[in-house]
Amino acid sequence: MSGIDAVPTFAKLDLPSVEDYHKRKVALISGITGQDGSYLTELLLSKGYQVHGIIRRSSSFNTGRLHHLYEDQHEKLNKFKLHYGDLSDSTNLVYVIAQVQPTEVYNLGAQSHVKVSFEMAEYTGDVDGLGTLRLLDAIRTCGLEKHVRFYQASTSELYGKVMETPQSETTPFYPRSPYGCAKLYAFWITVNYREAYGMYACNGILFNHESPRRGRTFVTRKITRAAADISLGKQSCLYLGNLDAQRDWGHARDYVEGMWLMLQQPEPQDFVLATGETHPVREFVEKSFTAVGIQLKWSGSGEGEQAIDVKTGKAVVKIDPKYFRPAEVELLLGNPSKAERVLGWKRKVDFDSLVKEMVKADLESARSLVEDQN
Ligand code: NDP
Ligand code: GDR
Repeated sequence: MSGIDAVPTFAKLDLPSVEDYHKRKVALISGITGQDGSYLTELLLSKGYQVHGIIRRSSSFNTGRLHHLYEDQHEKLNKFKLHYGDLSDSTNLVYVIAQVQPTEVYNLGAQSHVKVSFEMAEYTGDVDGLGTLRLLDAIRTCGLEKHVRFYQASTSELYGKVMETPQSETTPFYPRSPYGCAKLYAFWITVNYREAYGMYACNGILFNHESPRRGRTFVTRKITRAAADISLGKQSCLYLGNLDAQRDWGHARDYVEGMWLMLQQPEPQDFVLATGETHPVREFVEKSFTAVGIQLKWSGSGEGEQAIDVKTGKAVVKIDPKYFRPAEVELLLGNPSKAERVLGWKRKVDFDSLVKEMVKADLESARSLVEDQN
């Protein structure tokens, strides 16, 4: 017995034949409630997939980014289903895989905040590192390792300390945080299961990607929200950490397309997705404030640096050292040429358009809140 036949435990779940199995397009997404999970769900539903997602039980509402899809799909042929689960719970992962019988698994679930990983290092290692192993092993336990295509959300944080610029699939890794170290384990266990068990398993090494759905404590969204709120008089000052860090920022919608493309190739491989441009945090601040009509003037240096609103003379951006990291990744700049050549992938949204889209969305939501309060 091999493959699907080798799972007598799940025979009662009415598994299709191997041929039927592959006629279906069934995706399982961990981290479906996050920024990328919501864009990927939209993409896969538009391609006719049945989409299943793993969500964590929470005492507060955590499916806000999926709400529009859930509403759309509720009446339709059971195309979209959420399952309670957690990457720290192996039994649950086996059960979900056995129930869903996916053809593609996207492992996007993670404690994804780099600064928080210094405060929750063990948890981050457990979920981001071992969680990937648990999901891969759940696929094997169900006898599906030759039938499921697996995507691992790897990251430019693997490069950490600059060893080479721009960074490509062949650049050596040097992670600089517990998050980066956990993702390093996840990267290599994905490669290992591909080599050891012949799994179709890929790492997407994705550089920073943002959108109006970005978590509010990541620097881009923190800036665009503050610019919007300050321009409406709802906030007086934005406090940030390292303004000199440089990032290669793209749009999340472009990047989930690349994830899907990685799982449609004849052979599994690892790919960098990036824009090939890098910008300092300071520039993201300037462009966001310009987009809301505030011109900034910088003064001071180090922890004393600040920016004033030229019109009012008030300080609207200041440094708070609590946002500095114990070890920083100073410069990320990716080389996406392999993805462009092999996958035919190319980012569509450039830096200026990204900033404008995020600021516009935050202005609209801030204005509607103001209206609600009146
Ligand atoms: P988010 O932080 O927006 O989403 C993370 C998701 O993981 C959420 O759905 C979260 O659930 C879920 N999650 C957290 N802990 C667990 C757990 N213990 N078990 C199961 N699920 C869990 O991240 P993004 O969407 O931005 O990123 C997606 C993935 O890509 C992450 O793995 C991230 O590390 C990686 N990545 C992101 C990049 C980026 O620039 N955005 C770049 C490179 C890699 P909940 O909503 O309940 O918190
Ligand atoms: P990053 O994203 O660490 O690159 O990880 P983040 O937006 O948190 O930081 C980017 C850079 O901005 C500097 N910075 C600040 N960061 C935050 N969050 N808050 C601040 O106030 C602030 N001030 C300055 C940071 O020091 C850093 O240099 C993101 C996550 O999505 C990861 O999951 C993903 O793997 C990587 O991108 C690629």
